[in-house]
Amino acid sequence: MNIHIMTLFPEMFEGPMGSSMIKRGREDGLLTLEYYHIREFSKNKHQKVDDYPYGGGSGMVMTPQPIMDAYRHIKSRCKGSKPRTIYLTPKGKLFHQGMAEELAKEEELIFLCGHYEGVDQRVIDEIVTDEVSIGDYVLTGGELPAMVMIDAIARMIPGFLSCDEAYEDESIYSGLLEYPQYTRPREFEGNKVPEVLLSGDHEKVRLWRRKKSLEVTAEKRPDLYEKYSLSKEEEKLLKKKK
Ligand code: 6GU
Repeated sequence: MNIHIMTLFPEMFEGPMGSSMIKRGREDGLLTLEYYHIREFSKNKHQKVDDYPYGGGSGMVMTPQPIMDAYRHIKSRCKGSKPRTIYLTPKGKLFHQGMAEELAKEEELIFLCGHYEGVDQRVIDEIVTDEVSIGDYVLTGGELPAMVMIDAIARMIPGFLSCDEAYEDESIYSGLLEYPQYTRPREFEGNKVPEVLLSGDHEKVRLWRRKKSLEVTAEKRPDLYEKYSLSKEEEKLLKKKK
């Protein structure tokens, strides 16, 4: 997958996109990241990229010319005719795991990171295929949301996760939160690891984990729990005492 990012602050991406799993994915050739500094595309003699809003009001609006020129430059380097182009905005559709899985199937993705009071609407009408928000709060720009999305999308690319990191039984994917995890030592500062995890009985461990998942979801995310339909086995598990 080739990811193209239009931004006024490419340096913000260096740490998060150059560390840990994303770094490895890039080294393994599973994804490429390219940054396009919007300011460098400005034809204004002072390389201006924003201006006052027509109709008045506070703040500045990003002007169309540098963004459109950056976009055309990117498109000339892309496979396919209309690459998915994502504009990060608190006005967008809420990002979720299903969206990450769907976007992970694309060969090319373009991200447009806005700043100030946003981007001239004509740019959005012309090039944007998806307007996305990462949650109901306001951030100073689209860079952090873009990185959040790229992280979630990258790990859904086939081959990114090893088999034992397989995502089928992780939080959210199944509709439930994950069960609690423990590692050595067996006792730490007086607190013991649940006995069943030391038993070596795989079936008992599986049932214990499923029960914990259900309990933790009911307690912390009643909204998820309500949507989840219990299997026969799960109903039995919940009826059993302790
Ligand atoms: Cl995508 N952008 C900004 N500026 N703020 C946000 C957001 C996006 N998602 C949540 N808050």
